[in-house]
Amino acid sequence: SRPLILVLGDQLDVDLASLREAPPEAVIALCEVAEEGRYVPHHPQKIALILAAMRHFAADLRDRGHRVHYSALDDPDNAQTLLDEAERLARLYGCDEIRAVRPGEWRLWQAMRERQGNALPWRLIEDDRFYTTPDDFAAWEQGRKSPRLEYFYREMRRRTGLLMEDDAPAGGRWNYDHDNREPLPEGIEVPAPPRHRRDDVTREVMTLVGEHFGDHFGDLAGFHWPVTRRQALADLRHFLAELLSDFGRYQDAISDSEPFLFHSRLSAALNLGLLSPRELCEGAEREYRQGRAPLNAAEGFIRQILGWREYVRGLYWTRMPDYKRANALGANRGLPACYWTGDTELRCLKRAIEMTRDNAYAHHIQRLMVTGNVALLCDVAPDALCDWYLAVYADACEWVELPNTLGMVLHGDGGLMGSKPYCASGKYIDRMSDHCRHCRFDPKRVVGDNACPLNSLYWRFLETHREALSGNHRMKLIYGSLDRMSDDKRAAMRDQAEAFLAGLETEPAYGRGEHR
Ligand code: FAD
Ligand code: DLZ
Repeated sequence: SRPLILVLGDQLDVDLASLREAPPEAVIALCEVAEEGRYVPHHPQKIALILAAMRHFAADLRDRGHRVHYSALDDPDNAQTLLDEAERLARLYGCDEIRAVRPGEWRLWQAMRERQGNALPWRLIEDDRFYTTPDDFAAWEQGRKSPRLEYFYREMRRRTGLLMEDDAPAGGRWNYDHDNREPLPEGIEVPAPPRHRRDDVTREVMTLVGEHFGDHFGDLAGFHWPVTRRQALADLRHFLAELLSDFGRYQDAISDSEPFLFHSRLSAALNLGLLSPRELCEGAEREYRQGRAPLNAAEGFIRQILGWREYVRGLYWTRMPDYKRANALGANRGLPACYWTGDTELRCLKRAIEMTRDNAYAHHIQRLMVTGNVALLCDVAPDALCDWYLAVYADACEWVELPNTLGMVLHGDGGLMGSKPYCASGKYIDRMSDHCRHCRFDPKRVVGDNACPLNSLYWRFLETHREALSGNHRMKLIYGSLDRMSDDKRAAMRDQAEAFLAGLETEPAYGRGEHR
């Protein structure tokens, strides 16, 4: 038998399960297709990253002696969808089955499963590039009332032995989050990210992407993502040597001028398969053990990967497709138009959108507490916001984007992912960033012309969702404050917020499935 092995753009690992088991006669296919570039309007840097990484990876596989078919976007007979192109190639090469590792999106997984019994059958293989499989997650969840990250993470620490001293966590605590909330000190120097050489392959892809997808939101000019394993390893070394030791304490900080701070920028390389989660976690542990990084930094970093990354993937695969339709707070506003233009007077939002446009990147706190928080406070519908996040970040894959957006940001899953919404007022932004200094609004004022809109929106959000949220014991204190305000004050805040929302230009909210 001769299989066709389809390797997707986010499966670029020579140790991929389907490649490990490949018989010598197998044909390995990598397919650039228009549909994957357009089902949401991906940032041109994201498309260029994936296509350039795919082309380099195909060359690497050929060097290793594999028989590789590479379908380029402009090939005249390209079927332009992943499944149709794979089937076309299987017939072309006389293959009797198509093998694929579990893709990163339920839509493709489902489409492949539907073709399993066809005359040309699809065989699906589990993705073992993670610490856990969806089945492992389901088994961990069994019998638990609420599958909280913290317990999952502890279990993962025990299972892997990462940062463990016998049966106890290193340093005696599982979590050093409370050491990780410092704003940036004035004048701090942030090391610049590595710049990678753009070879002919990368330059050619950038031209192609400019031609085909130049109308999408996002600038291509600032592209400096790693497109090979070698470049990704250079980024990892840079992170471990230059950034990790400050990663923890400035993890929650936001800067008006510095887009990356002490974050690793490794998510895209990790999600594409150029790096493995094990090498990141083990690298961070080594820095701690050898005294080059403090425990709060190494633990904070490892928790993001061993904890959050595995946890959101488990939630995604055990709950799709229903998860995507959840909307616990009934949010129904369209996406504010400024998410595509950056045209807003809210300085924090403007800078997060501009940095996203320039870099196809914003760090976690910008995603959660700026673009996420504004959308939460403005009742933006989950599908509108999810499509934006899926489009604009170089690291965006639905298995990780959806739980973060729908669950963590919008509380759309009713509190499965986060026990309370991450809603915040202007005061939070002022404490954690220097944006407010450059903003026309005053974070200390709630009503009036120069009051920060986030303040009145925050209280309106709490009032609007009182029924869903006030019973939550973690929200008791804040509802106590709201209740102690005079009726007049509450009415003035409400009017202020409603006036802001009435003036907010939004896209029409669309129903799920309309354009997918
Ligand atoms: P660092 O701050 O250096 O963190 C290290 C690594 O931990 C990251 O590379 C990432 O692999 C992992 N990580 C950190 N936080 C999370 C998290 N909450 N969930 C899963 N993994 C995490 N991450 C994606 O990889 N793809 C997405 O599409 C994505 N969408 C997001 C959408 C929203 C609304 C939010 C709030 C978060 C999203 N995240 C997503 C998680 C996180 O923001 C990014 O992983 C991170 O900003 C990537 O930058 P970094 O590599 O510098 O991360
Ligand atoms: C995001 C993306 C893009 C833009 N283009 C391609 C492509 O041409 N070929 C491909 O195999 N993968 C691409 N991808 C990544 C896929 O969308 C991704 O593999 C699925 O969404 C599953 O995560």
